[in-house]
Parts: sequence; C-alpha cells; structure tokens
Amino acid sequence: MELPPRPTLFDFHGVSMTKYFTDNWENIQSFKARPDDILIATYPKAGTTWVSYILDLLYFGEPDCRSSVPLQERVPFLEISEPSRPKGKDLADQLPTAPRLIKTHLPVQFVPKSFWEQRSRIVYVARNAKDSAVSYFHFGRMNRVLPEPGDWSCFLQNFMQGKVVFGSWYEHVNTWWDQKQTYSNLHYMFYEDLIEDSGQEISRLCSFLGLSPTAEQRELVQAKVTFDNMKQNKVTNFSTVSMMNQSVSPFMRKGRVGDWKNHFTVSQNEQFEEDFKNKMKNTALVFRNEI
Ligand code: PPS
Repeated sequence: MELPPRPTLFDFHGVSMTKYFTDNWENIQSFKARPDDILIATYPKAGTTWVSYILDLLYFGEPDCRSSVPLQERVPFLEISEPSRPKGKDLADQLPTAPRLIKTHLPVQFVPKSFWEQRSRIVYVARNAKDSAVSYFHFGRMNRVLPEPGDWSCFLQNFMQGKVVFGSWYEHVNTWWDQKQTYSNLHYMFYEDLIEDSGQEISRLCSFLGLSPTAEQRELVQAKVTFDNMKQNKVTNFSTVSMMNQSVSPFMRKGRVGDWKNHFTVSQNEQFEEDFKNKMKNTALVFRNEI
C-alpha cells in the first residue's frame, strides 16, 4: 500500500498543527462529552499510552474478548483524522464502554466545550521538556502522520519555538496547569513520578477516580504496565499501525528519564536551559530532568 506524503505544519488559531488533527474540526468541537467520560490529555510523548493502559485495566481488566483489541481502539485519539482509518471522534462516539476513556493532545483552549460543561474528569500527564523533545524527535522519524523532523539540532530549535504539531510544550503544560487551579476535576500528574513509583501514582489515580481495586487487581495492573511488558504487547506497542515504521524507531523506545543526555550537546543544553528559565519564569510547575 502506498503511504501518503508527510503533512506540512501550519498556524491554526495560534498553534502549529497539521491537517491530520484539524480536518475534522467542526465535528471534534461539537463532540458530546458525558459526565462519566475520562479525558487523558497530554502534550505528545508524555506517557499517554502508559496512563491510558493503566486506566483501561483499572476499569475493565482484560477479559478474553478484549485481549486483542489495540489500545488505540479502546482509548480513541479524539482529534485524529488520517487517511484509511476511522476518525478518532467517531471511534469515541461509538465506544461501548462506561466510562469512555478518550485521548487528546489538544492545548486546553481547543478542548471541546462539552467536557467542561459536563464536568468530565480529566487526567493530564506532563513530562520534562528535554525528554519530551527527544521522544518527539524519534517519533517524528518513524511516524508519517507527522512532518519530517529534520536532524536533531533542527528539531530542537523547532521544539523550542513551538513549531511542532500541537504547538509549544511550554504553553501546553502551563495553560493546563492554570486550568487545574479552577477546574477541580483535573488530575495533573508527571511521567517522572510514574517512573519513580508507579504504585504510588496508580494509588493517586484511583483516589481521584474513586476506584478501590483489590491488592490482587492492583498487582496485576502494575505487572502489565511495565515498559518491557508494554513493549512486547501488541495491544500497546502500536505495531499494527501502518503509518509507523517501527524499524526506524520503536514506539516503545527507551521509557526512561534522562535519555536527553544522550542527545543534547553541552551548548544545546545551555541554550535550552536559558530559554526554559525565561519561558517558565511565571509558573509554580516543577519538572525533573533526572531522578
Ligand atoms: S504519544 O504518541 O504522544 O501518545 O506517545 P506517549 O504515549 O505520550 O509517549 C510515548 C513515550 O512514553 C514511553 N512509555 C513508557 N515509559 C515507561 N514505562 C512505560 N510503561 C511506558 N509506556 C510508554 C514511550 O517509551 C515513549 O517514550 P520514549 O522516551 O520515546 O521511550
């Protein structure tokens, strides 16, 4: 099958986007959220898949009838609209589960208003900027849904300027953080905390969602969501998606905190730190670049 060409980036209401995430815009904006929907919101590469699988297992376990259903069908990607695949919004509409788990990378100002009106619960996952940039770079290399990333130094400049799909990492994490201050049904969590102590983060998720899994269920979830198990698992490793070339870079790539050290030069790091301080000077948010 011939694959479509890479999309180009354009300015969409002040955010860099491509057609694969804006083509179905009116339908996405009129999405009818329900009070029990759970939206998993992230800037790309923050651990969306990890948290999606945790929530999916906590709510539904993995009975035989679901064991071969890929995660991208269990937890649809709301705004995606790519050739030859069902639109994320339609998959979300058709989800038979309650609650419905729905993934988005939209900046907070683009989230369909029904989620706020229905007071749906939202889990936002954030990851430090340096590892996010590295992970996003490799993802761009292997995923034809994204523009060509160019070489690492070119991609890093674009990342710092917000010239990547879904725009500025800095604005994304900050505006979602601001939203948390006024919208109480939002749980803001960090990839680094999940790496450090997934058990504790799962407990926090459970208390936010009002779930009380048994010790046995909890252990089962924790075992299934380790990096190695998710990398081997066809449900979670995106190996069935034709737009992704896993031989260029696997979707489940490293799964670590601090891989940025293998990519940033000393001078890139200095420039990044300086720019970071400036862009993040008005926030109480704290990120960990190593643990
Ligand atoms: S996407 O495409 O934006 O939805 O990607 P997303 O799922 O947000 O992020 C992918 C990165 O998360 C890592 N990952 C994990 N790390 C540790 N443990 C587990 N279980 C896990 N699952 C996914 C994945 O490897 C990507 O990070 P990198 O740094 O590229 O390895």
